[in-house]
Amino acid sequence: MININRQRGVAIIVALLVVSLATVLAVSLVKHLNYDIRRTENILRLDQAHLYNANAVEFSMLLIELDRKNNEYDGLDDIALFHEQASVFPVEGGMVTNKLTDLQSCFNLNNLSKTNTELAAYRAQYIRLLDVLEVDNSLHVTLTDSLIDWLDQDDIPEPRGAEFDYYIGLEKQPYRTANNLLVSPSELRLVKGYTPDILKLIKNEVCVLPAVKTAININTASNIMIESIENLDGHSAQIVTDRDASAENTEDDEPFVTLDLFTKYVTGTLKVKNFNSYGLQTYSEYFLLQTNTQLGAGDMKLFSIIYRDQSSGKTELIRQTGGAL
Ligand SMILES: [Ca+2]
Ligand SMILES: [Ca+2]
Ligand SMILES: [Ca+2]
Repeated sequence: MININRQRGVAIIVALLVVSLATVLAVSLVKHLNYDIRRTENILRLDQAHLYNANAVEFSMLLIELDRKNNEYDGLDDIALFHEQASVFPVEGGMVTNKLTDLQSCFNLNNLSKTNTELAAYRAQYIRLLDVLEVDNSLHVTLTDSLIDWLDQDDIPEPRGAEFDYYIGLEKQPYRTANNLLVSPSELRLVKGYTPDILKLIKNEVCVLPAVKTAININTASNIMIESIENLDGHSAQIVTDRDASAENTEDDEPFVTLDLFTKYVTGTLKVKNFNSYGLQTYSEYFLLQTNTQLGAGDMKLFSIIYRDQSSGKTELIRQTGGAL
């Protein structure tokens, strides 16, 4: 009798163990299933965001081509019109946003490459720009020379520059000079003299183009940029007033259609002597498009550099990265 009771007890314990094991297994299976569903959802959302971003870029490139058919110059109105047509697209579960920046309103840092046959002129403009941006005078030549060294192929330092031996001797984390064109303005952080404070001062007026000897678009250049152009210092306020329409200024102001008209305006209306229009133009060939698709709680960014040929008006995607540029 005692034996039978013991056997029953053991059977109950075994049965309980089996039930609890089955429960643990079932819970774990449900958990895994939930993870799988969520993972699949994320993959689908990511794919969807990719497609939305790609479509937004394609559509934007068509709009940029269309703009060339409308006119042969580029002013702030053209950029504003683009934003009217393409800045926000609501999509199921979120939205796609687009931001277009003219990359020829800023100073192309790659213009300081020694492959630039007009390096001396661009070097002088960069120093004037640092001056207008109120960068400490004593740093102008160091910032210019060290950037020239970062871009040039040799390991011989400019008078105030820095090459291989300077960077390899850095205590925290030694590295080599790129000896190549910049791919992103964020690379400046690696170059001698470019402290966070300096980067903050210059960031709105500099950019990086995958080309050397590019011009500034006088129709989209800021007051600061105009002040840095040889012999135009002191004239930026008047140029911007005569160029851009605004609520207070109701005259029929328009961008400069050709460089010839701009030169006539500068020498005639502004009476500037010794004006040289070299390095300036009235149109843009490089644009930065920032696309962002937000779906649910997540979002996906895409940075595209778009080139538009001035004569054919055709656009070409020349660089694209996700995340930060
Ligand atoms: Ca245009
Ligand atoms: Ca070098
Ligand atoms: Ca050098």
